[in-house]
Amino acid sequence: MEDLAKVRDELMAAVSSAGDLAALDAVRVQALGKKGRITGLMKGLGGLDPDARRQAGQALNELKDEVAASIEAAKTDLAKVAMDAKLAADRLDVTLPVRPSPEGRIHPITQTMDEMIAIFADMGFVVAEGPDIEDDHKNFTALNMPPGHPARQMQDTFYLPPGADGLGNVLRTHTSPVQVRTMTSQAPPIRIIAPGRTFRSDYDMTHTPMFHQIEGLVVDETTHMGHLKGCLIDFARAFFEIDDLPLRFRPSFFPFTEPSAEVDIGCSRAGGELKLGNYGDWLEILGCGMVHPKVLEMSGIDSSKYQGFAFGMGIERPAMLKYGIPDLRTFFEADLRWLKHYGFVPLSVPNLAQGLNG
Ligand code: 2NM
Repeated sequence: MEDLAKVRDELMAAVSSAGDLAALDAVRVQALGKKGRITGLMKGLGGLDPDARRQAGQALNELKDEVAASIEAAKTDLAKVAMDAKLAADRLDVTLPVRPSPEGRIHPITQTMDEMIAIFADMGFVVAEGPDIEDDHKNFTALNMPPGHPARQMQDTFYLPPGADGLGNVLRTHTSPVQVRTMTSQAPPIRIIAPGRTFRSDYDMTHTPMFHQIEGLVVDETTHMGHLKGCLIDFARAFFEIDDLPLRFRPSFFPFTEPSAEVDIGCSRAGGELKLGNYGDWLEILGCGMVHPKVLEMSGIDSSKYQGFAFGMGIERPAMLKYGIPDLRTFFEADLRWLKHYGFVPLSVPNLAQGLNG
């Protein structure tokens, strides 16, 4: 019989030098496996006489238990070391931003539109959309501008070839056809805003052939001019962030509303510098009115039961006023340096709770 003290020392040394769980398991197999060293010694017991067998058997059992216990202890230690290493390597700092500084910017038109939408959404308006190409009927006739109506000539329309239905097509000159779509497809009450691109063949210091509008429409049984005024006063004060901004409703004319008004906000032009607020001077920003009964009827709404108000405004001019952008045409030059200067970081989304600009 081998010297058990020597076997013990060798096995213990092997256990403590095992550097990872795989090496330790190899040691376990070498010592306690079917062909392992201790197992081999156990098999040899059969050749001893009973007294020596009992003694050697007891010693071998003790050795086996001791080695097994030390393997278990080493296994616990190595598992902990392995877990610590994995945790250290897998570490993810969730406080780090995805990129140190986002490079992209939100275009001021998009930002302004999102701010306007946030304000109207808070009042209960729902966003409605439609295509850039509309037929002649939805862009003009359904808005009380039949063929030959003088207002058609004033719009510098981009005409397109007729579609398969034979109807004349245009690039929409305003977003009003979206309201027509809504009135023909939904029953009142209606409370929508229609933001989007519009097109007119005009290009100079103050006009671009593509520009943006937001229009609103409310139709129900009791809506009146007082609601229209309150809605637009609240809107303008929220958008320009001036609590006492005065609004002036001037009688005007649109084919699709009766009565109609244009809305001015208070300003000052002293020293050649435009400043918004209660300073006695006026700046026009939008048009509005009570929807013409004919417009309601043409879209299938009973004008003896329903009435409503509508308004429309451009996006570019309010954006220039609010953000100090001096030149309209720069909006559409796609100049990255301009966008870096006037653009908005994408992580601050306009909402009324945190202020329109986060
Ligand atoms: C404006 C001014 C006044 C308007 C009217 C309608 C519709 F479809 F309901 F009749 N949509 N938008 C409207 C009214 C637009 O823009 C200066």
